[in-house]
Amino acid sequence: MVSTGAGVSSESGVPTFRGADGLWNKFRPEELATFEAFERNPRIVWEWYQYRREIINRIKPNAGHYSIAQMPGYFESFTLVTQNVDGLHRAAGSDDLVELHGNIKRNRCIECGGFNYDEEFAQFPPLCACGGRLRPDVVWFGELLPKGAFEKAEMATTGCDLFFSVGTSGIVQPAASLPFTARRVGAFIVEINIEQTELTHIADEHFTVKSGEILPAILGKIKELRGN
Ligand code: BV8
Ligand code: ZN
Repeated sequence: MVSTGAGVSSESGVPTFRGADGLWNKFRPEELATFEAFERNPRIVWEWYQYRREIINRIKPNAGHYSIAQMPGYFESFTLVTQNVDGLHRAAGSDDLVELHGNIKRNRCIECGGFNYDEEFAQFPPLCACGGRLRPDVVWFGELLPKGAFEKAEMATTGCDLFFSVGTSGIVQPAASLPFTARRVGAFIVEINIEQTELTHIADEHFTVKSGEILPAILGKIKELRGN
């Protein structure tokens, strides 16, 4: 089981949320990442997501994403869950993943629930064919996760015996509860983070190394152990 946060994408140039250049240092989540904020001022919310989309459209996955994309081949069962909405795991070839907080490149209609991947809009908020307002298809604070997403993540966690927590500060719930579930079922927990986090005290191993540097080495070791 691998669970990732913003840190796995920072070597690709995606700003994290809480780091020194983190988004939450410049922008207030309650003003931009809640449905109330969207109701209050849909233009400012859309401008912020368009700003992040432009950053994300210019960047590529890094060695960390590519290593994780190769891991499924070396385990009986393998699950990747991410809090990231940047789509970089998918771009690196991870096709079976759980995007707990949605995908920033998708738009969803708040009336009919329809979605599309349009990037250019004539007006803000952009409208769906049904006349409903489109919003970025991400999970905002106070909103439930996509149907079945957390259940799938929790199911995989209760069945895993090796759990990697990569590049997450372990603050946002319910994603941050997964390592504790892994602890409860006796899984071996490996944390990869350039800092100590809320999770470090339950990890069996903590690597204070950049994920893009250590994940290729870990994959190499796994391949070796699997006799490849
Ligand atoms: C919900 C999408 C049910 C949008 C995001 C009080 C207690 C407990 C919970 C709550 C509470 N009050 C409110 C809640 C619930 C709330 C929550 O958890 N709030 C927190 C702030 C306390 N959660 C919710 O609202 C969730 N929904 O609970 O629904 C419900 C319903 C009604 C009422 C109540 C409950 C929905 C949460 C989802 C929000 N959406 N994103 C968008 O992106 O715009 S969250 C967003 O921020 C990300 O998706 C991610 O989840 C989070 C950022 O965390 P990280 O990814 O960990 O990033 P961070 O920057 O923090 O850390 C990066 C780490 O990487 C650092 O540790 C750094 O050291 C490390 N790093 C950096 N570079 C590297 C590295 N590591 C390795 N290598 C490197 N190179
Ligand atoms: Zn619609």
